[in-house]
Amino acid sequence: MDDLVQRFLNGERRALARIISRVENETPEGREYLRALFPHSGKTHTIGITGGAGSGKSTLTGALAAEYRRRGKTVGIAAVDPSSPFTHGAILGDRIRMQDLALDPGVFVRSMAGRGALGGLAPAIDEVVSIMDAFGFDYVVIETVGAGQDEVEIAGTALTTILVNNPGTGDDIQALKAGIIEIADILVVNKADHPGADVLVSQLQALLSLAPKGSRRPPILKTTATRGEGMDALADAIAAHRVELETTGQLEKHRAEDARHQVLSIARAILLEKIRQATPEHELQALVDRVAARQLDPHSAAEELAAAVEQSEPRAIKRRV
Ligand SMILES: Nc1nc2c(ncn2[C@@H]2O[C@H](COP(=O)(O)OP(=O)(O)O)[C@@H](O)[C@H]2O)c(=O)[nH]1
Ligand SMILES: [Mg+2]
Repeated sequence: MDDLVQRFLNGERRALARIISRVENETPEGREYLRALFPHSGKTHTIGITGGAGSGKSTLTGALAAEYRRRGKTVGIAAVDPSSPFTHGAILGDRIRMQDLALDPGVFVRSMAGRGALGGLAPAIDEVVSIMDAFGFDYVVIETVGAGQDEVEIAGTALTTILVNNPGTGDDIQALKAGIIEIADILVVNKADHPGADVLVSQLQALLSLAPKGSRRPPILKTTATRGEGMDALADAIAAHRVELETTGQLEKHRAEDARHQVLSIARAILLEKIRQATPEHELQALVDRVAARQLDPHSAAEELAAAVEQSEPRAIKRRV
């Protein structure tokens, strides 16, 4: 393990890839790496990119990464999207530029299916991001489909969250109603080469003007990710957002909230795992069946599960002695 950590700290990408795999698999060894590398994390600027499927999140992520490379910055990319065109470290799409990116040692891409042994999608992703952070990337971009609550939550834990919209889809206002807009620090109208981009910008502006006085109005930017257009302005807006976070004290608050979120979500996963261990599958099934048959209410069933953990704890300790 020490050797792998040393190679990681020396900047070896293969060591980074291996450690991420172990962390993703949620092995005890993976947790040891997290512990060892935690002191090296906390410097990166995390950027969440969320929006509907097909809105151009992956393309935008690649184009933004290319912009950062032009600025001499390094970028880690965590794509939490099973349909993501990031494959085997190669970003498909705008062929030439994207392939350059895949070969660039200043960019590291990790594609993850939305999974997690305990059904908790969030912890594994937070952890992968924290490993990328420890590796020393200037930016870590997290791409998630903005459909489910989990994805919104993941994107929301990033320092800067970007919501991608498209002209002429009609989905956008829907997404905004669903409360996703509340987590957006920057609104992007991507596919600005399509008709209706300016109309959508106006609609978004009108919507934002309804927000209570004094609340923050996220900037709205037009991009054509396939051509890399608008990336300079987007990178500037991200930098401006960071300055804003720093000067208003929001950065510290964000870090504190993120720490609380991480601790609680890991604690939740640990407790759930204990419950699963204390109750054999057939007993769990029997309990669930009684709830389905309305012989037992879900709350009482859950309390029975929790009580089984308390009963099994002393036994577990005895076994270890
Ligand atoms: N015309 C146009 N197409 C785009 C733009 N950005 C992405 N696309 C295309 O939209 C499709 C979906 O893009 P992708 O990045 O995979 O979307 P994701 O599902 O949100 O990650 C692909 O065919 C892209 O080439 C854009 O700015 N203009
Ligand atoms: Mg994608």
